[in-house]
This record gives sequence, C-alpha cells and structure tokens, in this order.
Amino acid sequence: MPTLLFKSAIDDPLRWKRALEAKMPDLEVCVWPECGNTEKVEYALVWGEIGDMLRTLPNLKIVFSLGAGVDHLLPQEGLPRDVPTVRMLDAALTQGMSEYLMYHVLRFHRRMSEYESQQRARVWRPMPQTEARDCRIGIMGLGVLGGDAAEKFHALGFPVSGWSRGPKSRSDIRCYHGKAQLKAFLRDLRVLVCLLPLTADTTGIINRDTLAALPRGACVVNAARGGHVVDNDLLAALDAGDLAGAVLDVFEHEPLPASHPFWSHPRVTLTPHIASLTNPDTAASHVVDNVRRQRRGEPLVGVVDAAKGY
Ligand code: NDP
Ligand code: OXD
Repeated sequence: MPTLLFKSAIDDPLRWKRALEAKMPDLEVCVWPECGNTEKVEYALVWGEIGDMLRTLPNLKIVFSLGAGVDHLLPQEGLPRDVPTVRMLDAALTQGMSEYLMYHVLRFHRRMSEYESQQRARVWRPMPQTEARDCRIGIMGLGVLGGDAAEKFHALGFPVSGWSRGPKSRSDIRCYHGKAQLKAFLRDLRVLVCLLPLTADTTGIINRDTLAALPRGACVVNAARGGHVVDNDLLAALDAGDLAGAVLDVFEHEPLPASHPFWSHPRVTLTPHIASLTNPDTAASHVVDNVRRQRRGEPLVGVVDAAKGY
C-alpha cells in the first residue's frame, strides 16, 4: 500500500487524512512525526518548515505543496532536487480567489467603504458613480489564478490588463510582459491586483517606482505574498494620497505583528491570508490524481519549474 506523509503546522492533518483516504482507500496517510517505516513513504504533502524530514525518505516520488505557492518550499535545503515538486491546483481554490478579488474591487469601485463611513455618521450623500468601463483592472500574474480573475472581471464589464513573464495573447485582456513593459501596463490602471509567485524577480515589486507609475487615486490589492510589497513605500503612497486604498491579504511576517501600521491605517483593508483557503475535500483530488498518474507512469500535473521558481 503506498504511503503519503503529511506535515503542516497550519492545516488540519485529520481532515486531510480523511479526505485523501476517502478518494483513494488504498493510500495510507501518516502524519509527521508518527510515520513508522520511512521506506514505505513515497509521497509527502507539506506546508512550511520541512527540516531534514524528506531526506529520511529513500523512496520518495513526489513532494506536494499544500499551497499553490511554493516560495515556502523551494529555498529549503531539505527539499530533494531529484524528486518533482507539485503545487496545489484546485478549481475551488481558483474560484475562492476570484470571489475575494471581485468583492474587494467592486467594494472600491462602488465606494462602499465611504458609504459605510457615511452610515456611521448618519450622513445621506450620494456620490458620483464611475462606470465599470472606465475602471481598468491590471493583474500582475496571468497564471491559473490571475487568468481566471481576468476572465471574470472582463465578464463584469471591466477592461482588464494583464502582466506576465512571457508573452500572451488573449482577446479579452490587454497583455503585457516582462520588465520592459511594466510601466506601460501600470499607467492607466484604477486597480492593481498582484497574483504573482514570490521569486527573486518579483520580491519587492510593489515599490515606490511601481506605485509612482500608477494613476493617482488607484487601489492596490495584494493576494499573492507579503514579500511582493515594500511596506514603507506602500504606506508613503497611501499617506500622500497617491493611492486611494490598499487591500492586503498577505504579509512579510504572518501573523501580522500587532504593532504594524497596516492594522490601523484608514486606507488599508486587511485580511489574515484567507483570500482563498485550500479545502481538503476538493483539493485531495489533485493529490490523488497525481499519485495515480505517477503509479501509471503518466506525466504529473502542476509540476514546479525550480529554475523559474514557480
Ligand atoms: P501561476 O504559476 O499559475 O501563475 C504565475 C503567473 O505569474 C504567470 O502568469 C507568470 O508568467 C507570472 N510571473 C511569474 N514571474 C513573473 C515575472 N518575473 N514577471 C512577470 N510575471 C511573472 O500561479 P497561480 O496563479 O496559481 O498563483 C499565484 C500566487 O498566488 C501563488 O504563487 C501564491 O503565492 C498566491 N496564492 C495566494 C493565496 C491566498 O490565499 N492569498 C492562495 C493561493 C495562491 P508566465 O505565465 O509567463 O509564466
Ligand atoms: C497558497 C496560499 O499558496 O494559500 O495556496 O497562499
């Protein structure tokens, strides 16, 4: 019977064990450190610190990341380089992210935080309404998540621009790629959404220069990784009124320290890394599908390119 080893400090091991075993009854799931015979372990499903754990598994065939992002895993020395790393892909995860983005973009576009303040002050004051067609949304990262969000914003009537590493062509999106086209991508956005993987090239990408290239009054939504944002540059742009608002789901240090200025900034809306949570009941299918593929000798789905970093 093939064995999968689970290790995460933040995900519920029993929920995952139940979900995986329900989809593949002949898969044995053990939870680190109670794993017994390490020679039996062929698969590992992990989030966060792995230490030397994977190096003790002589028959390891696939390392699964519990997240779509693999920045938690790739820099770790204990990650075997001769075993494929597979990231999380799940239609429900994609849907959850698009819901989060649509909610926050519509809230900004329809000035809901201003109406909420007015309600608290018992003020009745209709404000001018911008049309969706005049609110261009720019998505940094046109991958699985960014691609879906782009499609959904387009369907809602918003013009959409996208920025990726390599060139893309889509009839519903104005596509830009590479560093050379970054400023052109930014120059007419009302909302900038970050859905990039965190790599050496994208660390600190939402910085003073990027923010200065946005039109005054834009809003930034970061649902990717905290490391994409230079916090002090974002705070400076908000304080100067250059940025109208920021929606932040992810932070350099999580949980966000109680002393961080983001908590109480009047133009910041923050959430505790919940833009889209992986649901074991749906996401287990991706893991089991890949285990079956590996056993049949078929190509895996969601393999990470370590050289690219995502
Ligand atoms: P994908 O790998 O599918 O897409 C990544 C996109 O980013 C691709 O379009 C890629 O370009 C682009 N990209 C990568 N590097 C660069 C670069 N240097 N310059 C320009 N574009 C670049 O990732 P996903 O869409 O699945 O996920 C994105 C991120 O979202 C994850 O890495 C994770 O950090 C975050 N996430 C956050 C969650 C949350 O709850 N907050 C939940 C899930 C994920 P190209 O297409 O040319 O390769
Ligand atoms: C992920 C995340 O990468 O939850 O999936 O952030």
